[in-house]
Amino acid sequence: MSAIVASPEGFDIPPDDRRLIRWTVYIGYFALFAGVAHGFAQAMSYAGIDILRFFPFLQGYYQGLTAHGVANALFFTFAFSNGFLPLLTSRALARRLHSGLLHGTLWTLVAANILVIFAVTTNRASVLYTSYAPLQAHWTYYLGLVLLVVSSYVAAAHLIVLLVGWKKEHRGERIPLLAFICVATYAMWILASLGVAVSFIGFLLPWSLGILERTDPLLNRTLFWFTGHAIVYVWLLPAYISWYALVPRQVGGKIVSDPLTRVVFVMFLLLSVPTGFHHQYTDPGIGTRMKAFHALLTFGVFYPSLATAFSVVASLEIGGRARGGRGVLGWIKRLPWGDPSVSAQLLAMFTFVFGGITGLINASYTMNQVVHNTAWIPGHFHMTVGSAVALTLMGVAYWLIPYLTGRKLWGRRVAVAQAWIYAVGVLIFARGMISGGLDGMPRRTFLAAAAYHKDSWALAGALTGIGGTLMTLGALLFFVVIVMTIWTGRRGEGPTDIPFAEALLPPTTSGWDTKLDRLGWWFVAAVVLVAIAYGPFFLQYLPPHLVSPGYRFF
Ligand code: HAS
Ligand code: CU
Repeated sequence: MSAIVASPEGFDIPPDDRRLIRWTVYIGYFALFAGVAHGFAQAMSYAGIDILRFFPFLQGYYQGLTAHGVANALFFTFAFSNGFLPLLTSRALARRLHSGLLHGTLWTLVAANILVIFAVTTNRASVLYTSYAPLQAHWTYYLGLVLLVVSSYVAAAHLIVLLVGWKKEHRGERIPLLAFICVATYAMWILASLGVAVSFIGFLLPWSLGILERTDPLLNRTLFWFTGHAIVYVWLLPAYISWYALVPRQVGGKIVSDPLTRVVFVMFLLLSVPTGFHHQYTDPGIGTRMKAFHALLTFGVFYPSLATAFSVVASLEIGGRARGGRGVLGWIKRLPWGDPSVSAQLLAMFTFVFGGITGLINASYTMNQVVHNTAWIPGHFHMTVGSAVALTLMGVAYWLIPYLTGRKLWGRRVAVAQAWIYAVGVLIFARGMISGGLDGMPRRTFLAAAAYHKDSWALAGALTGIGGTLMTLGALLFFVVIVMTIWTGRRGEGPTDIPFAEALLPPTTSGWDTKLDRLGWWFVAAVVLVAIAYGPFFLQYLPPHLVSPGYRFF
């Protein structure tokens, strides 16, 4: 188990393990593919064009929107991370992966897919990815999502097994940074997932099976958002891991500061969960003070992303200057834009600046009244999960798939073009969405068939449609590159290692920053903070108000 697997020749993992990781991430990219097709239809609807009827098996708008959200936001992100993070941790700690755990992650993921695909394609679960009660889906949908979470727990257990094994042999040593940030990410997720675990296993699943006759919509919503804000960081942090630890190496730079990077991830562990009420500012039944407290903590969790913006840009600057860049901005031009893995991720970072700004506006309690439930919100989240994350994971694929298959990347130039097309597309799309949202254009509405319309939505809708078309084209080109790489890429010419960057300011062995490695303590501190932020609500609200039967409008 402890054999050193990283050597100057590269990082070699047994072919079976490689295959298991490959299929885990393939499922993720397949989900991306399935999801973007529906995304295209959604964008066209805003432009007033109905193409839904050309989709086989599709019986309605909400079925397509559910497929889009569930496939892209839930399956793509988790399948990717469940394969990627164990691989990175194994590399960082130079420890062999555990085949049993890789099998466990993959097969629970496969089972989750089968159940959810069945439920969604047969129109038994058109409840959208937020799964709000009293809309009721078929039990296979809830069970499938529970299995998706189980798959992520197996992956989390894998990280812990690797770390504990490493610690036994390296007493008193600092945890290598790359492993630390991977473990911190999934530690946060374990805490965050408690909300949906209770909601799905305790209420929605038994309710869909008829064991519980009625459920409590507000409690289920609250439990969903207990998990739901933190979940966006479970999507984001694998991208941050790449931006912090891998991209600097790809551009010839360095991580600016090892301790700062750890502080950022510890802050996400502490502050991701106790912010969920910022999705429920307009919900009745939750006290104003509780909402205001969550608003405050949301501004707290904004900080680690701000720190990331400065430190990731600084690490890029080191790379750009080392490559001969001069002047205030000259280094940007010298970054290796011809490397599709780099250009996709740089463009992903750029879109995230606007994702962050719109997020702050959402979080501002009173401003939220203007944008809540409007098209502004999908404008916001396509510049976060829809590009900062999705485009980064496409960029990562450009080295990861060659590494996992041993084949050379096919169509380097096509890959660079796809990143630009996607990024320009998402910016046009989001411009349409956010301006329409400010003008009251609703989200989650089939505008192409709506009986009401406002003339001033025309431009916003058209931009949304044009941007969405470019995004779809960019995504399709991504799949062409990946499929061609897998089928026709030159064998034996893939990268043989997973290179990660060194830190300009390294970790110390006796300074304050050694405390950051006490992930167990930080986890306990996070539990305490969550208890303070959610405790009063649950104390005042419980027991559950089981009042609502299930409704199916599909
Ligand atoms: Fe959000 C709603 C607040 C981040 C996803 N968000 C959503 C929904 C989704 C989502 C899916 O407070 C809709 C949920 C639903 O269906 O109802 N969000 C925030 C805040 C942040 C934030 C404060 N969101 C994200 C991320 C997501 C995501 C990340 C996915 C991955 N969001 C909200 C709120 C709502 C909400 C309310 C509810 C709205 C409502 O009314 O329903 C922050 O974490 C953002 C921090 C980000 C930054 C940006 C840092 C920039 C970096 C890039 C640096 C690179 C540079 C470029 C400068 C501070 C790190 C360099 C390039 C070169 C070329 C050199
Ligand atoms: Cu949120």
